[in-house]
Amino acid sequence: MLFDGSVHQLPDTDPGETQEWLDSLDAVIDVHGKVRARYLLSRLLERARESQVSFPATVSTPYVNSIPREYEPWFPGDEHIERRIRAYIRWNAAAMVVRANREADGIGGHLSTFASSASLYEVGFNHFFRGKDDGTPGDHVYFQGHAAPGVYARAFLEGRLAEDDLDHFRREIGRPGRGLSSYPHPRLMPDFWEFPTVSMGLGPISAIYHARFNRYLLNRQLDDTSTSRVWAYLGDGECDEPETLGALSLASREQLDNLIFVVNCNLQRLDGPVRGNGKIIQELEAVFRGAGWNVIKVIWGSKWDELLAQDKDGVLLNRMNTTVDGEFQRYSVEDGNFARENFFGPDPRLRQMVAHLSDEDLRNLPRGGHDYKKLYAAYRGAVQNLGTGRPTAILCKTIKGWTLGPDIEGRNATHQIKKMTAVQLRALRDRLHLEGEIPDAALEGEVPPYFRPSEGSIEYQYLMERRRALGGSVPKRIVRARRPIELPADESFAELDGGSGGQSVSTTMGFTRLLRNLARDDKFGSRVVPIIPDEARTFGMDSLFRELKIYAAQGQKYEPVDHDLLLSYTESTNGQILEEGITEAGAMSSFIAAGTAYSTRGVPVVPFYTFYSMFGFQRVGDLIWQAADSRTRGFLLGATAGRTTLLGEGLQHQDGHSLVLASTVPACQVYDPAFAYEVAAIVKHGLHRMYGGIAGPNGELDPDVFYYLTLYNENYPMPAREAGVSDLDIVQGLYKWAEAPTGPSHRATILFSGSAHSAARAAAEELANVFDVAAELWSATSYKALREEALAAERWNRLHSDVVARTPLVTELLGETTGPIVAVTDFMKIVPEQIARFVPGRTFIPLGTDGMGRSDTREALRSFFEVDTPNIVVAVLAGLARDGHVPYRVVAEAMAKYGLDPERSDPYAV
Ligand SMILES: Cc1ncc(C[n+]2csc(CCOP(=O)(O)OP(=O)(O)O)c2C)c(N)n1
Ligand SMILES: [Mg+2]
Repeated sequence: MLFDGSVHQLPDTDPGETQEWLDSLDAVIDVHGKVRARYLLSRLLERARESQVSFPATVSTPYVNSIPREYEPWFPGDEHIERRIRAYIRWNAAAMVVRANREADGIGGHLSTFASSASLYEVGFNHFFRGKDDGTPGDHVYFQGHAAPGVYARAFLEGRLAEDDLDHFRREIGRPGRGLSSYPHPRLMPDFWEFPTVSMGLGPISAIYHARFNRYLLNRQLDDTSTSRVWAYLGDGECDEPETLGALSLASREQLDNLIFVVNCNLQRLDGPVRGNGKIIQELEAVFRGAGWNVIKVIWGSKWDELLAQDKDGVLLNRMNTTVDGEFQRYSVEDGNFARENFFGPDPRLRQMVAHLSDEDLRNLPRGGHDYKKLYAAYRGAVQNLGTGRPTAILCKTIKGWTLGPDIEGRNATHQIKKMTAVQLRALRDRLHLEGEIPDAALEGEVPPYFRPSEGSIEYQYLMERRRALGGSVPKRIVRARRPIELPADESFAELDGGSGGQSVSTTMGFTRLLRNLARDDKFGSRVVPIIPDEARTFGMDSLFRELKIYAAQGQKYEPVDHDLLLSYTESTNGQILEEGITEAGAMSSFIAAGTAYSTRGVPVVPFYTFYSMFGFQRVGDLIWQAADSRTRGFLLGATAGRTTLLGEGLQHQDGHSLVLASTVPACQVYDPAFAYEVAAIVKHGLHRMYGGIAGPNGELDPDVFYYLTLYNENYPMPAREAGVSDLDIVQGLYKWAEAPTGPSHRATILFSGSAHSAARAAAEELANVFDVAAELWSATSYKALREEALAAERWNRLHSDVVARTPLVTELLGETTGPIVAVTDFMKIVPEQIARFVPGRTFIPLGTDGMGRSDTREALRSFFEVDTPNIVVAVLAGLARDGHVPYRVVAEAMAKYGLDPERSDPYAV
């Protein structure tokens, strides 16, 4: 009501009183000026807020610390010892990167990110981050990826890593399982890192949904998460990623006061300033505040406090407010006199204010992010914020490359500098006051030495005591079943084996039935986490709303419009469904949070994330890759799959390539089931692989996998599972679905997957009835699984050429068949082509839907993309003709029969 004239729409109940207030303001402006007027207004607003007079939050505050000096808490640490510890860590982090690049030129690593954020982390390590050694899951800390050297350096001080470990930074291959990965990667260092963060933006959005998922676990009484905080460290440049800021409002809407963002505002990204012409901290403050966050700015170090206290005319504040980041960066590289002349100098009052300070003093006026007391105050404020319902963003102003010396600090090229000369190293040593620990002689060698204080030293004792008090070392990834999971009873799956009894249903409906069965399971049921991004009705999953209820932290404050319907939109504090709204990135983040709870919390739950398949891998592919890195376990369900099965929707909806994209992710088990019983078998096997200790279909031992299943929306009678078909047959990727009819003279093999089965089955009938061809039908549930097994066999053979060769499974299976092989899919031809190489000597014809999608009926689309019954028949006949079994005339006759024009344009080119 304050802004944009909207106040004029309200009645003025006492115009005289209003006028008096306005006149007073005018008088203040006239007599004392605008600065004073602004001050008074701010005090009024503050008082109003204290008196619960609500008005819209202002989104920006002056360019000063949010916590004034007089509100700063007492700092409980030992300043001196902590400074020593920080110096050791700074040194070792730099030494590690420098040594790595001496050893292997170009191996990379980053010096300046951690140099800017050392205090940001150390205050956390010494006073806030909770570990897991006391049996609790502790805090969840998302480290900024490029700051990894500092985290390794601390682990070295704590005795968790040895010198030899540090010397394998970015040299993972030479020392299997014991190298230090470039960045946080649980896939590569499963006992150390928990959260992969280096793809910019993914850490922040994951952290938000993680904090929300902790609330879900609490509200559903699956785990007491009330003492765990989620800390996310991110860069200011990283805030340009849409994922970083895109979910901020969810955090405040869900009242995630268990979440703390620490933004390292060193004003620089990789190439140069983040906002040379503006102020990133002010911009971020407005964004976070506007989204309802509690914002704590840590801009100036303690030495500025006395200057601000003298700023009666507001000139210093004005200078702070109007200096752009490009200039601040300049001040960070110039000497003190430059600041005296350019920052303070132009205004005589400012010049006077710092007249008593030497150039050296001016140069050392620190930024808030390098001042541990200011940081401590901010962190404490954030931690004490619990109960307010507001997430906290701490915006810390730092200098990129801080302490690394004039050639590196604040330079535009600083991000990419990985080497230091002997002179630079010596200057760093001096700057960190490590002359005693690292004498000149130690710097004479080829490589800078590491320094670790002895176990008897006061620094080591202090550091270890702090971590002990806080529950042990961080980061640490542990898999322990605090609340073990019990797998569902077989009946949940068995129901789908019986088929649909002639009723036409889709695999999506079959899956929904399965999901309901699983959720109803006595023991397992509560561990099912259905995730949907505003598409449940499209998938026919709205039937679950009432039964499982939609999770809503605040319950349901209204009577839904459809309250009288059986399937009403039911929200509840202990609802089971995560109905995410239209955010595939958010839903993926929930998927990761849920699918890693077995390790982050020791409470396994199983996410089933169902989405529009077109908006999966292509939309959030990077998050899916992150899920694999995070060792996420769960199920991705790509519904409305298939370029011709999803009719009408056209080019931006019809997915004919997610299976191709999925095939690039090693941990992803990819399936394209045709029938409901296949879906059931795959999910069952997957659950047992993740939590039941069974291996993958080819003996793979890794339980940290997730599944991608396509689901179609085409209805057809679901066949029952044949008695001889085992779960293993289905999950290994290919099994014979129907024998060839006896009688016809010629033989062929048709492979189908997903919804392509109906055209394939009709073609087999037509071939037998009209063309004297007996085709057997195989269901190809996973070309990816077949290919991986075949590649493994091929590799083994290459490396063991002296012994009897292994035969790939697919070669063996299809070796039983005869005639040309036609593989039909509703996806691109490259999907079945994954196995083409492994059926040597056979004519292999893939039929698929390469090309841009378009709107029409299924029949028209399948004819257009040449995957319908006539095209399969013709392909089989063409294969037989090529193999010399039937004359070409037969192919031509078939084409004429179906009206297939050989000169029709290629759907790929249209
Ligand atoms: C998605 C993505 N794009 C690009 C990069 C490459 N990259 C790595 S660090 C970096 C700059 C980071 O700047 P900032 O977030 O400000 O972090 P700082 O090092 O300054 O703390 C870039 C562009 C990346 N890691 N991820
Ligand atoms: Mg930066």
